[in-house]
Amino acid sequence: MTTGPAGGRGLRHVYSGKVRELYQASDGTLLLVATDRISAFDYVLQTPIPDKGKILTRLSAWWFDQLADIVPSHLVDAPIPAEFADRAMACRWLSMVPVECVARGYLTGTGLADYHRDGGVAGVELPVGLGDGSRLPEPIFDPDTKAAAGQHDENLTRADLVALVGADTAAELERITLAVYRRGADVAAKRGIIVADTKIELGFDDAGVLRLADEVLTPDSSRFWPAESWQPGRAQLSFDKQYVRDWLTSPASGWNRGSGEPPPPLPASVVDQTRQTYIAAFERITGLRWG
Ligand code: PZK
Repeated sequence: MTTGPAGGRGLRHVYSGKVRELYQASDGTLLLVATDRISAFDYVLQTPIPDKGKILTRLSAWWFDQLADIVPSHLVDAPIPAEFADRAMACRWLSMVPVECVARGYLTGTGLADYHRDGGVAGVELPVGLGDGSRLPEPIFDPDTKAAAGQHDENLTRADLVALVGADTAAELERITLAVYRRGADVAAKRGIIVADTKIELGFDDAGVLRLADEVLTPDSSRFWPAESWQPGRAQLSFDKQYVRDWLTSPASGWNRGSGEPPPPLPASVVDQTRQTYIAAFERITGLRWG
C-alpha cells in the first residue's frame, strides 16, 4: 500500500517539477500542486517561502479566468484533498503539445543572447543597438523544445515547430501565445508591472480542443519587472527574486556562485521580504487582497 502524502487516497504521484508536483486521481483527474519551494541561479533552494504555492495557485486561477475569452483552460471543478487545500488545481488530462510556448515583449536572457549572435530573435530581425531590457517593437513568439529534467530548453526554428506539430497547430500556438502575452502585459502594465516574457503550455482535450495548461502568468513562468525601476541597458530588478539573488551574491551569504556548491539556507529576513514581494505581485496584478 502506498504511504506518505496523498497515499491511500486514490492519488498517484506522477511527476516532480523543480517547485511543483503532479498527482493523478483514480478518476483520471490531475492535481497540480504548487509547493513553497523557490529556485534561484538554477538551484532549488533548501529554504521554502511560506505561502508561495498558495499565492501562485490563486494568481494562476485568476489569470485562467481573465484569459477565458482567448483560450479555455485545463481546470475542472473537482474537490481538492485537504492536505493540498489552496495550493492545488484540479485539471483535466490533456495530450500536451511537446513545446514550451514563449512570448517575448522585452529583450533579456536567451532572447538577448540570440539577438547578440543573430541580430534577431526567432527569425525576426531586430534594430541594432538594443540591450538587456529593451522593449521589442512587437512581441515575438519564440518556442522552445521541452528538455529532459535538469537540461535547458532549446530554441526551435519555425520549420522545427511545423515538423513537430503541423502547420495548423503551429499557427494556433503562435496566435494563442501572443494573445495571452498581450493580455497579461496590458493588465500588469496598469499596475506598474512589466511582463518581460512569459511561457505557456498547451494541450489537446478529448474533443481535440487546445487548452491552456500548467500555471500561467506567474512569476515562476514569466519575468516580472517593477516598471518604476525599468532601465534598458542593464539587468533589470526581478519583482519576486531580487532579495534572494542580492543576498546570495552578497558577502553575507558566504556563497560563491561559481563554486559548484549549492546555495546556503536563506535568513529569515530574506524569506519574509520575498514572501511580501509575492503577495505584492498578487495584490497589484489582481487588485485583490491576500489573506
Ligand atoms: C502536465 N506537466 C508539467 C506541471 C510537474 C510537472 N493538464 C495536463 N495534462 C497532462 N499533462 C500535464 C497537464 C498539466 N498541467 C504538466 N507535465 C504534464 C508539470 C506541474 C508539476 F511536476
